[in-house]
This record gives sequence, C-alpha cells and structure tokens, in this order.
Amino acid sequence: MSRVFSGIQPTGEPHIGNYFGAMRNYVALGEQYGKGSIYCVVDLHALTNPAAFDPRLLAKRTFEMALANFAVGLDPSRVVFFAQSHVPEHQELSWIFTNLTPVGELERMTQYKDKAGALESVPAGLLMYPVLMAADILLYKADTVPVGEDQTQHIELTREIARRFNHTFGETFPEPKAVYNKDALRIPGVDGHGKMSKSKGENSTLGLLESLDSIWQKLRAAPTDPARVRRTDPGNPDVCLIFDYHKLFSDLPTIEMVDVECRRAGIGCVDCKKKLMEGVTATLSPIQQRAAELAQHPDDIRDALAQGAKEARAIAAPVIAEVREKVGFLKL
Ligand code: AQP
Repeated sequence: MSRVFSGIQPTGEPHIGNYFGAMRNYVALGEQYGKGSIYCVVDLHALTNPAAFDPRLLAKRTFEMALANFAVGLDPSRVVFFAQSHVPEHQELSWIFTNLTPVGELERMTQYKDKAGALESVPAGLLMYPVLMAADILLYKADTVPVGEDQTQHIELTREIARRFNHTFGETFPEPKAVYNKDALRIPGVDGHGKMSKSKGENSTLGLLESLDSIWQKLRAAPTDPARVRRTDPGNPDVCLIFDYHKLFSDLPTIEMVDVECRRAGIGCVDCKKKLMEGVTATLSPIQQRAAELAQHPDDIRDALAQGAKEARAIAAPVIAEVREKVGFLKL
C-alpha cells in the first residue's frame, strides 16, 4: 500500500502558493490514506536559510503552521502530523544519506543556487537541505510526495539516494514519486517577481490567514498585463497574474467571462480584481474562521503534535533499525 509524506517549512506565514500547491493535496490524500499519510512541519529545514530563520519566531511559526494545516481540513486524529525536530530519526538517516551524496550533485540544485546566491556566507545546512528532505521521505518508506513543482529536482535526488542506498546496502527503500496539483504548479508572487515565496517576504505573498482587507490592498496594487496601459486597451489574460489567481479562486463562468471581456477591453483591471476578491473571500473566510476557533484551544494543537510525533516514531523505528543493521553499526 502507498504511503504519503510531505513537509512544510515554518519560515513564515503559509500562503496561497503553499495552500493550492501542496496543503490542499495533503487533505485529499489524508482522506484517502488515513494514518498512511504523514505530514510534518519541517523546522530543521527552517534553520538552513539565515534570511528566513529567526530563533525568536521558530516555535510560534511551527505552532501556527500546524494550526493552518488543521484549519484547511487536515484532521490530526486521522493522519500523522508532527514537527520534524520531535523525531530525531530524521537527522540520523540524513547523516547516513549525506555520505552517499556527492557534493557536486547538491551544488547543482536550482533552489540551492538561488538561495545561496543571495547570501554572503552560505551555511553547509543549505547545501544539505535536499539530503535531509530525502531522509524525511524515506524514513517512512513513503512512495508518494505531494509538493509544488519547485520540489521536482529534490524528489529526483531523493530517488537517486534511494537507488544508491539500495545498490550499496541491499533493497530497502522505494523510489518515491511527486504528486502535483496540476492547476497550481507554481503560483506567482503578488509582486509579479517569480514564485510566491515565504522567504521573499510579505510583498510576495497572499497569506492564507491574512486579513481580507490586507489581501485586497495587495491585489489592488498588483501588476497586470503591462501592455494594457489604458482601460480601453484590450488585455492578454495569459500574461496577467490576476488571471492566474482567478483560475485558483473563481468559478468556471467567472473565469470564462474575465478571459473574454479582458481580451475585448470589456472589463477593467480594477473590476476584474474586485471579481477575484469575491472568490478569495469565499475560499479564505471559512479557513480563517476555523483558524480563529482552533486558536482558542492551543493545548489541543500541542497535544496533537505530541501524539503525531509518537505515531511517526513508531513508524520510523523499524526502518531505522533495518538501516542500522544494513549499514553495519554495532548492535548491543
Ligand atoms: N508558489 C508556489 N506555488 C506552488 N506550490 C508552492 N509551494 C511553495 N510555494 C509554492 C509548495 O508548498 C510546499 C511547502 O513549501 P515549503 O514551505 O516547504 O518551502 P518552499 O517551497 O520553499 O516554500 P516557500 O514559501 O517558497 O518557502 P521559503 O521561502 O521559506 O523557501 C512545497 O510542497 C512547495 O512546493
């Protein structure tokens, strides 16, 4: 039977890229696979990027990331949900994998090059990020990994590490596959500069739990088709970020109407954004309401994380025992 694993970094507020790209799939797969679906707030990963890591905020962000996942519909009593640092086996397996992974392969990772390029001094942890990610997934022998498209290269490396381990120590791990939400492969940032990303800061993101007023202010200022200068100019939805968002938030008749009317200058950008805001409100209001309710009972969130860590360790224990034996550690 398939086993599902995915992780999300507590590097800031979860945004609609995380939601449509990954979190919504967590819920769908959670309903299908129950306790065979394992989700993790990857707080160890959050340490790897000094631009996004703040020790004063890490615990709060980890808690809030768990809360946000429960607010979108993940039920911790029906899936396994925990914080990565509560399951030390991730680090043990990661160290073993580190010794099966050439540095050159890690240096070729696009996400590493992007993030390292912006830093004066690059921590070794940033380079090792995909090795830890491979350990996260393979510790549970997961074969299905719901992620956004930006993680494709890391999943390919995970498969390579699994193959290498199996070749060196005997058949142990499956070669996991990424599962994408094909309608939300790579959601653009609201500032119009590349992928929506937590670590790029608030100008890039529309937060899942951000106030609707603040979201509207950002949408109002968001760039549209740059060739459409006047209201009477026809626009091209194919190059408009607002149209990308319509495809996520609006119903089909609205998407079709906006597509047609924009091309013949029948709708202006402000009205188009107002129409989008209706869909945003309908999608995010119930999530935000549920989050407010959950926030009234913080101990329940902590208890759920403690229980999740216990369940995760129980699944990981036989895998790490098998790995130790195959690698040849002294057994006492
Ligand atoms: N813009 C996006 N479009 C589609 N999917 C996305 N994901 C992230 N951004 C988008 C997916 O969300 C999951 C969790 O991401 P993450 O928190 O582990 O790290 P990330 O991919 O690097 O996300 P951020 O927001 O860009 O975080 P920072 O800035 O801290 O690195 C992943 O499955 C990801 O693919």
